[in-house]
Amino acid sequence: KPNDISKVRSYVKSHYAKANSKYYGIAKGKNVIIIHLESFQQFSIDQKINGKEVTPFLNSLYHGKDTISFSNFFNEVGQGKTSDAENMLETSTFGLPSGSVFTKYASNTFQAMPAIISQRLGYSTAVFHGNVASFWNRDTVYKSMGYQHFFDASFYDVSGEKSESWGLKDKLLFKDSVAYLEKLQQPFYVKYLTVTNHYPFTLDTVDQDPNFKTSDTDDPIINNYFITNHYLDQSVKEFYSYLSKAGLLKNSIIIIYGDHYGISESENKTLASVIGKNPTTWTANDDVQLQRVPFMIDIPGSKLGHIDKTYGGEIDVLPTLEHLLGISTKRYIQFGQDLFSKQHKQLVAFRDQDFTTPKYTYTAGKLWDNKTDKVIPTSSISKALAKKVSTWQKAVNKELNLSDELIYKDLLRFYKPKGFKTVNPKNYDYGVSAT
Ligand code: GP9
Ligand code: MN
Repeated sequence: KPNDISKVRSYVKSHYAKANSKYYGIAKGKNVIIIHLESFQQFSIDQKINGKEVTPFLNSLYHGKDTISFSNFFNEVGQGKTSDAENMLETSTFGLPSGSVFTKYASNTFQAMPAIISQRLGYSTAVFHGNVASFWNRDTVYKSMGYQHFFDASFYDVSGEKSESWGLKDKLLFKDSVAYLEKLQQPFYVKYLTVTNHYPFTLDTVDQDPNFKTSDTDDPIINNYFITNHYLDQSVKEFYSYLSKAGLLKNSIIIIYGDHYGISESENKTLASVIGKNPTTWTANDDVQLQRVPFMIDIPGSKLGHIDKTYGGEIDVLPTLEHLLGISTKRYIQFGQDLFSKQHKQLVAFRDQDFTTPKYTYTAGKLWDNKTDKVIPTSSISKALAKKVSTWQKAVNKELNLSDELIYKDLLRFYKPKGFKTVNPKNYDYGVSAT
């Protein structure tokens, strides 16, 4: 019902975090290139195996002079995995408590970034992905979001050993998509969804780097994970050298993020010893801390590079990016907060209603001290801390519930942001390659 939207609208208004004038609009007019690192977790950054960096190129970006790199950024996906990450980044609304927005609510009214950036700044928009368009119902959802192009598997030669598990191998995706990228009107907003670094992380020997010797744990999934991490790193490196040669780096902003965990909790104890942690004292809080994924904003030539310790998550990316592009966000219904904003609250909501903050984590029904990695016994939780924790839990539950209601009831039908033109999915046909 229309009045349900006003409840959501007033929550989002009260939760609004204003832009930081230091960063507002600094990327306006630049191409936006989003690199979605499949199943890539933060622990691989700066990790060495047998004396060799797993991801030397991503490490160089992470510490680069032009890259703002977040060290306390968390994935917040639920069962929707990649599609939840995409939903959060394109709409700043959460995935669902179960199932996927993309499969269940593909024809909802979205007010997503592809439509916003093309309507307000005239950007062209496209997704490049080596899997079939129907996976995660992407072809339907992208039309609801207003993506102008979707270069899925049908646009590439994915035959034989060119593909691995979920589609065209990443090096080929970056290479073969150039023909389409170069036809896009600039400035463009493009997203590359990689797939090779995906469970069970197998990779043909011919594609492996003989100079990278992976771990020798008794879990082949973990050992393979570092091999496909390394391959993904080489793929991104090759893409960057293309962007540089094509003269695209200097007028682009590159957003790089990991979509969700690759190693599941049941394997974390085996992983622990590889990443320098003690498996015998591994805790549920350690499982949460491993949910960090990279979030890097590379602005070539900006010299703005630094490590940003702000605690945040995928829900926060859209407002952060909109403000960098000089797009005011007050008018939209978006749950995230600009990570550069002084009003940004460092409270990371997970889909299961657990949460983490710089000092405390709530998970497995207990409150954890992040410094000691110990449970804080109820008896030693002060009244003040107990009050804070219950305020945090209420805030997390409220935000998730309102986001769910917005999606379940398709409430954006009843809301018109200033100047926003409703997207008509029928206006898009992905079968036609960019002419
Ligand atoms: C599928 C690829 C992997 O096209 O994006 O999706 P995931 O299994 O990670 O949700
Ligand atoms: Mn994924």
